Amino acid sequence: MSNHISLTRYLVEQQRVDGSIPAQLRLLIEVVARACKSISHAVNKGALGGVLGPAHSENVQGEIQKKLDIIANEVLIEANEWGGHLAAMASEEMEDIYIVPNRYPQGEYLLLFDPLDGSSNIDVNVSIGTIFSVLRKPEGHDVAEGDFLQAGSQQVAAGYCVYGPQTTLVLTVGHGVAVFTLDREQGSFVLTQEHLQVPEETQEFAINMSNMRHWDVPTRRYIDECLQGRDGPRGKNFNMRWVASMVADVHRILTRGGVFMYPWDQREPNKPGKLRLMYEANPMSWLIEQAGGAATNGHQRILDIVPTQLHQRVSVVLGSKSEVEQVRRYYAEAANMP
Ligand code: AHM
Ligand code: MG
Repeated sequence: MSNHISLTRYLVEQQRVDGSIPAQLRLLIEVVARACKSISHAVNKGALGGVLGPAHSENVQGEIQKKLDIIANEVLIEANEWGGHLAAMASEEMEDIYIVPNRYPQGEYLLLFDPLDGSSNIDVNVSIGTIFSVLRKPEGHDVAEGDFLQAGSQQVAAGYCVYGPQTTLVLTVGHGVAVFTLDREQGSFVLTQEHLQVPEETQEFAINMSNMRHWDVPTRRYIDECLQGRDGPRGKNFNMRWVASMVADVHRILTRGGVFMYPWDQREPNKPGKLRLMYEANPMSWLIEQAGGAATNGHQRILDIVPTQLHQRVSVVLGSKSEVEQVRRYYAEAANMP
């Protein structure tokens, strides 16, 4: 007998303890985890599975899609459309929402995902992942895109799966953060950590420094002070990491602390940022908050932003509380300058 706690057992026991995971939601999470297992398998095969390289198409954001972006999107849709737990899905790779076809029963949940985050790392064998967010469908009418436009604080489940040296699923249903590692021999996700906490203090930041000349004043000030190290106003040295896969960068921060930033910049001044609110920033922000960290766009808690568009972008600062607060303070000070 093994003492290992599978994802299924974890979800069943959580339901018994606090009643927070209704049967449909449990099924949904298990189906998403099963889809992540398939994606992990495809990622692992790499060139042997013919999954690398571009797909010669663009997504709604005008980004060149990779074959794995499309494969992962299809895996998630096919796994989730027939189970009766969902009303509709939305994805980074699809312009419009995907309503569960009439031939299947409709459930009460909405699923949003970035099927393959960190696409630029696919072909170079660096960690990538899947990010997902679950909302409840408002009652009383047929599902429509407007039903998805709920603040991140309304999420009922969120998580990501990182395909790295290990395949790791990180999940919250609003009672802390739990980590599951894929046991390839058993074919199941096994609980490997519970009640994850982001260390409050940190000396590590994650930002794409090549964009420095495009940043606004508060971001520039914060990073500049970090770079001055022990001799500067922060009085301590900082380390830097940037994987360019949000899943991998957030996973590191959940594990050992740090601050992750993808701020607005002047390259595309009309866009609030690069990352997408509903299926990147919201699930990650909730996970970080559930682990005792914080997440802001510089002016507002990310989870309080009420979306107006499915694919809307947002400026992101998340991670250890004290550093996020420092950045937020710099934005507030800049806003109060005459
Ligand atoms: P993607 O969803 O198209 O892969 O883009 C999102 C990714 C994030 O995972 C990562 O933090 C960021 O883009 C990296 O951007 P950059 O290449 O500008 O550093
Ligand atoms: Mg992404």
